[in-house]
Amino acid sequence: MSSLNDIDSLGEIFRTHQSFALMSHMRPDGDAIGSQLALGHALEAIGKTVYYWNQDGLPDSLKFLPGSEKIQRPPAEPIVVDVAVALDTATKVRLGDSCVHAASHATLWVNIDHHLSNPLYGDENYVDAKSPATGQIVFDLIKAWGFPLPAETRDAIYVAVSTDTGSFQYASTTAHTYRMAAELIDAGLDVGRINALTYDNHPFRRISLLRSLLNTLEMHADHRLACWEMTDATRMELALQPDDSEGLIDMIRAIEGVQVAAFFEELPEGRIRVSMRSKDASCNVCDVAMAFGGGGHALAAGIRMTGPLADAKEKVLSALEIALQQGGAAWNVLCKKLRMAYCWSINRPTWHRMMLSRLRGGHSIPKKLVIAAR
Ligand SMILES: [Mn+2]
Repeated sequence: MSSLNDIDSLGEIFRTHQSFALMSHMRPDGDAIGSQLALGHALEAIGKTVYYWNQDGLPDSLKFLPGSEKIQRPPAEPIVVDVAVALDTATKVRLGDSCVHAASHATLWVNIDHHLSNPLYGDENYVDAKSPATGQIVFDLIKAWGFPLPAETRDAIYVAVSTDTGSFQYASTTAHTYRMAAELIDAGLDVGRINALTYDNHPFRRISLLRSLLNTLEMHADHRLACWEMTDATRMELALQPDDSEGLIDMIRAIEGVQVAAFFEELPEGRIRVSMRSKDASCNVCDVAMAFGGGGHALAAGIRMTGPLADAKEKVLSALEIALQQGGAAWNVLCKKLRMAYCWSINRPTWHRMMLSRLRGGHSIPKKLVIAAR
């Protein structure tokens, strides 16, 4: 959905309804919270009733955003609203059960996002995978609809896009992104102040975490793959908050010669969260993530999988090694069936060794393995 007609009809939905529940994904980042605040304050400025819900609430690191105190955990019982809006959320599950329940009386679900893997779960979907941030989509929509741009919206859009583009550095950043930033500055954004609040204001425990992560740093695939890990024990010992690790992966992605960085994190319930970043399109980490039930973007993707940590690491690292073969071509030429066979083989050492050696040698995978994996 991306034509002018679609933008107009989506605008009609926001004009003709009165109450909105704006939601974003669990463990929200700057783009998730920023998109909620940006759209919500524009809607409030035209007299709408807006609820701002996130299952995990507002991270401390984003409390400086004006109006952010409105971000609440969802109420236990559903609230009657006209429209539920999911922002920056690749799947409905990522909103969390309590958000989905609280918004279950909504008559219409709108899905606004920029994740390539988004399955279009809304009644109305506006998904633009080319946009570097959901915040930029919100900016474009607000402008196209002629909605006001209050200070809360202006600042939230800037932080949403800045944090999702690594401070306007990633390849997804376009001339349009910089023009948008210029328009926000023209509209009164205090660029020095907002960047200082976003990037020069970290709690000390984040640096303690960085020290701990550096002690686990590993290099693989001829130094083209860097990874580090965080155990649940470290999380408790350092009294970490979920957003303390936000963006740290960029430090190892930035190493000379590194193509892909991976961050393995043991979650309290024993599951493993994997974040992956690729330097360029020659290695698509979203493809690898999807093979393990995850998703995201070509250059930034994630997985939640079963542990223990060592197993998850071994599985994902060997898949990434394959993905890095021949400039990223190896994984891409694996068709869906072969990728499934690959994942199936991971828990079967003999099959897996055979598969890895065939792939590393540039050979095709034996048919009997694909058949066995069914
Ligand atoms: Mn985003």
